[in-house]
Amino acid sequence: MSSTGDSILLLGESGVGKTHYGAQLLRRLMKGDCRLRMNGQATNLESFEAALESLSEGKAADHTATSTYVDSVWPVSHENGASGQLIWPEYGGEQIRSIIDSRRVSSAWRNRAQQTNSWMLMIRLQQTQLGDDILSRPLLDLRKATPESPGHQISDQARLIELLQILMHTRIMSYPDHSGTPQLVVLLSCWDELEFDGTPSDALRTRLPMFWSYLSSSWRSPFIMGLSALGRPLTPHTSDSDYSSRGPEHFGFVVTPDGAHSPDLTLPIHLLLDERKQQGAD
Ligand SMILES: Nc1nc2c(ncn2[C@@H]2O[C@H](COP(=O)(O)OP(=O)(O)OP(=O)(O)O)[C@@H](O)[C@H]2O)c(=O)[nH]1
Ligand SMILES: [Mg+2]
Repeated sequence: MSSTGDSILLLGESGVGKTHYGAQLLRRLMKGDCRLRMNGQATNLESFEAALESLSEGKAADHTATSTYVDSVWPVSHENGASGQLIWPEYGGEQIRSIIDSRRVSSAWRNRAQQTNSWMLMIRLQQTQLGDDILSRPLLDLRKATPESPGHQISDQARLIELLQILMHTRIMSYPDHSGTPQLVVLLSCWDELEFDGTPSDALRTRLPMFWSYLSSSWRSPFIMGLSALGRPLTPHTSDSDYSSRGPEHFGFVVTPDGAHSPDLTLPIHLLLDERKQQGAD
């Protein structure tokens, strides 16, 4: 862990669960029974206050305003005694959609992609759709296509590949020798709604096979993990009384690459930062 600050480039479109993960992570860090724990005064927590409050009441939090981008600085220590700062962002996921749709990267996002060596991509599989192919839409159906048919749209898998390729391209501009490939964790969020028994990698390969192939061929050793930050669905207006009486810190889990469940929500960050250290990066 670096004493100057370990930034995580958290990538996720709207609705994947960034805010709920941030709030649950913060609570776990404060509770102090995970691999990483809070070790001092965290700053810039305002963006998570509303989410923390909603979760305490057993309710889901609101969508984050599109233009928001706030970095919270969390002083954390590792169970082995190392300490440092974790810089965790909170932003509206439309910013990611805009990068993919416009294929333009603002200077702020360019700097983040170039300077952050630990990337975490959140994907909510239930929110993704497989595009039609020859099996799901036989050629015969094409004849029936009317001129009013909606225009061609790239599939969710292609969008995710585009996103990583666009950000990697901006990064290569500052590391022309390709030496700066960031460490990547893919977090399959809202795992509780998937009802899938296999490993996260199996889930990704089954649901998004083209994206899975891209990942396996283009990234040296991506970690693929599952995440259920909440542990169960919550709604914004009706309180889950069991949730609020037991406390949100007792809910949520991650699924490790080998398929084991752990309540330690700091595990993906621990893996990400540890792997970079072992590579001797930074
Ligand atoms: N079932 C289930 N639902 C979740 C979980 N985490 C988040 N959600 C739901 O997913 C929805 C989106 O979560 P957010 O954290 O607001 O997503 P976001 O990525 O911050 O979205 P933007 O703020 O729009 O960028 C909310 O309705 C949450 O209730 C989870 O672990 N399980
Ligand atoms: Mg949000």
